[in-house]
Amino acid sequence: MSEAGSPRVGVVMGSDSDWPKIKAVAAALEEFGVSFEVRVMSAHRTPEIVRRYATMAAARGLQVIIAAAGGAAHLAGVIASHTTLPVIGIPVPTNLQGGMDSLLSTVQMPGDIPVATVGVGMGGPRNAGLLAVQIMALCDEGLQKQLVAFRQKLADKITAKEEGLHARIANGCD
Ligand code: RP5
Repeated sequence: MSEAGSPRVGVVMGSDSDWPKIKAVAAALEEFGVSFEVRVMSAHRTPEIVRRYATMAAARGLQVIIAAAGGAAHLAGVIASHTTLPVIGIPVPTNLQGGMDSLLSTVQMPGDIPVATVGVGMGGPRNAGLLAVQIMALCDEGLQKQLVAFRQKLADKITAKEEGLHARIANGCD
């Protein structure tokens, strides 16, 4: 169990240059009032820090780790190898076909050590935050209720969009 106020989610990235591309993860966690910490560490530049962080994560009360990296993106996989906590990988967009290198090196984990990988770019970072919330909601009724309300709001928005489109078509505006 996390102590009140201590982080429940670790958001880790290989470089500070990743942050602008992934910060939607923080917004998603904040939306649900989930406490998190943000750390920069690299599987190849600071391997010992990564090992210590992942090894201690569960004992520190973290429940999910979200790891973002670009290029030969092994950060999520290395973290997953040192902990049994669920690890969500965010492949960071790069100049190589929009981040195909990051995507494949994060998602293509060989069997036995899973990394739940979200999409590269687009909604990927936001989905990483939401997936972390969904995992924690398994044992947190408050989060579960928030998720149900969140999904209802999404559905209401789409219904409103449909009604708006029908009205525009009927008025000959579209
Ligand atoms: C990866 O190398 C990082 O995750 C980042 O996406 C990429 C480039 O890092 P910098 O050269 O900007 O520090 O390890």
